[in-house]
Amino acid sequence: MQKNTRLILALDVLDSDEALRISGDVAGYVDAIKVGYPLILATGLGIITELSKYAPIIADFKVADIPNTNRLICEQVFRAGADAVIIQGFTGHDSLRTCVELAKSSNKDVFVVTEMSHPGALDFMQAAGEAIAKMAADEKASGVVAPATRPERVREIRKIIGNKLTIISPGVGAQGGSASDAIKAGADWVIVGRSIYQAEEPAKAAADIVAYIKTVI
Ligand code: O7M
Repeated sequence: MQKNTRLILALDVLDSDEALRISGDVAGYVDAIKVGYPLILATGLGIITELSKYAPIIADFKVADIPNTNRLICEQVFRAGADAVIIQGFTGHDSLRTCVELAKSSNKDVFVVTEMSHPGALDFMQAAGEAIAKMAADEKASGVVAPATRPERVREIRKIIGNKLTIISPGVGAQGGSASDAIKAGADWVIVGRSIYQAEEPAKAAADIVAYIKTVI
């Protein structure tokens, strides 16, 4: 994944025509497109292949299972054409290691969720977030997912993982986070969904975010 605009589109729409239209519109402004359960359950895994002509695809399945099941899931995701997969960190080092080994053998990336961006992440996840970040670094994942809604946590997680891993950061716009604050705190990319795909002009919305990010780098 090339670090260019530093914007990742979260494409949580439910219709394949709409997904393709928005992707075509914003392709020049995003470094990757993240697709997950909403779009894939609605349209099928083949949407990954279709969208991959616009940008690298991150498959957000938040994989959270035993190592063998994790491997079976990641194999399907990579076979469909995804360039990266997102997995949950709380299942531990062996579940993560299986995904990282498979990804490295196919030249793909694994991003590990540390603590999530919504308020409920404070109930259980935040307590484990730093340990998960350390595990992601120890297991040589490509990067971690950290919350733009709490830039101070992005900064903390950056300290733990150093500069070898990247940070992708959701929670900008609809969830109240700021793209520039997340980047200033150490995120490599921000992930933005509704503020782009629900905008009247998704390309303009994406261009505005990219311009805003450029003011702080
Ligand atoms: O900009 P939004 O709020 O419309 O969309 C944010 C996207 O990021 C959406 O696809 C969420 O599922 C995802 N996300 C979070 O919002 N918070 C997290 O902590 C983690 C993710 C995510 O992408 O995890 C990999």
